[in-house]
Amino acid sequence: MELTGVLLGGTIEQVFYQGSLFGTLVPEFDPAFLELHRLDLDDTTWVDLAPGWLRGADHVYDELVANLPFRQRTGVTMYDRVVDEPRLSAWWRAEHDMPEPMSILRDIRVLLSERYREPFDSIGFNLYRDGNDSVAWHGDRHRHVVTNPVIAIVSLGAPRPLRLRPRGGGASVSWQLGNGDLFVMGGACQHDWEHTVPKVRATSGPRLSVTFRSV
Ligand SMILES: O=C(O)CCC(=O)C(=O)O
Repeated sequence: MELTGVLLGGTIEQVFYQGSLFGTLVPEFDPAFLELHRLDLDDTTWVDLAPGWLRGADHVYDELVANLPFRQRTGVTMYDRVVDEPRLSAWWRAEHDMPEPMSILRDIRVLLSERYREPFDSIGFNLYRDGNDSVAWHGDRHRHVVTNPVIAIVSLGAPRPLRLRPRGGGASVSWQLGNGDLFVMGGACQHDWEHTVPKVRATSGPRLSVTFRSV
């Protein structure tokens, strides 16, 4: 891993990891998580947010959207109806012995695995083409096989709200996830809370979420 420092006023203010690309849109992320803040939602559930954690996110978005084999999942239950999922998805699994679609995703996966002590071995890519695409309230299903799974999301493209509410209802908490933001759900979040990316009325450009899980 190559570390680059930005020297401001004689001190290194931020240290960013720099990927292997050249030019103005070099993707780089902050391995020190300097801007990360944790919010405890209750005694056992937390979320981490690091705004703008991945710089050059446009480049990562463009490359992934151009090259991943996205498909639409069919026969998904949403709001008690069986529908075609209103978003496109693609997956990468460590078990398939293929490299990650971009080398910076391997570096991010390794770093997040170390930080959260989770062997993230799966990356899910969700493409919300516009404000009509969404995912309904849910907790990740692998909570049934893993206790307190951690899910890390890097948001790329247009800003979209992500909401959390206590399972079974209650006041929701909302974040507007922007280009390059890192959002991590942990503790009992998948057991005791549900999350959604709702449809938005205002014109929204496409958004890609890159989700790291250990399955
Ligand atoms: O797109 C997101 O940020 C959330 C994705 C999600 O909740 C899921 O795929 O289960």
